[in-house]
Amino acid sequence: MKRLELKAIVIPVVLILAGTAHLGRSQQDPGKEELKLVLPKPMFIGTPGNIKSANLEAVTGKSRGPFYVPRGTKLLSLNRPVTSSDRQPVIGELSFVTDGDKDGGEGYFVELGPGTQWVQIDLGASYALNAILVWHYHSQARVYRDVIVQVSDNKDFLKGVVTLFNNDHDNSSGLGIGRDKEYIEVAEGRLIDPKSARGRYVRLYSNGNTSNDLNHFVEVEVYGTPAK
Ligand SMILES: [Ca+2]
Ligand SMILES: [Ca+2]
Repeated sequence: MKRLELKAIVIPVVLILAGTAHLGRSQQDPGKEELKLVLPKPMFIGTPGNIKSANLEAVTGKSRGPFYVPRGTKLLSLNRPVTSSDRQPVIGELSFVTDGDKDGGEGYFVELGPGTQWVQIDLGASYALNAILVWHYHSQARVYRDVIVQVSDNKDFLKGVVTLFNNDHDNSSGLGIGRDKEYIEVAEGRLIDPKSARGRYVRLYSNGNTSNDLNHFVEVEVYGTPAK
């Protein structure tokens, strides 16, 4: 009789522990859901050894795991207007940045002039931002320099600017020293976590890359929820 009672207690405890372990591995927060992305085809395989960077993150070759965002998160940037420090791109159109095409091939990227340049997306209203995906160029392994991502409600970025990402470790673009690492461009894009920072305008800087001194964008996706 005593043994039976013990079993009745032990089994539920084991089930609870198993349930907790499962939550720990995947989704912890019931208010969140996995961000579903449509990814372009990879254009190259493997990691080239000829990229020189003093600030490059460790290359694992593994794809990014699932990313969880608040429920109701939506893609805000699709076909939204894009402005830039370079008003006459060398190749392509500024509209390519938000047109939904993420293919890595010729004809899909906009090319901006040399040095520090930016593109800026107007979301049309202020939102709480939950994920930003960036594809500079992914038909060749490259590192883009001085990748800085900022958000503001001020279209000229004169006030209320929040920096979400900055890997300009030597401040060569003059916006402050960044603590983030440089990274190699891949087809799954770079996911930046805005941690619910608010704003209407998203501005993305770069300053050339390891292949040339020009700047490119294939696509930028901004995900968020209405600002309360
Ligand atoms: Ca595009
Ligand atoms: Ca730099």
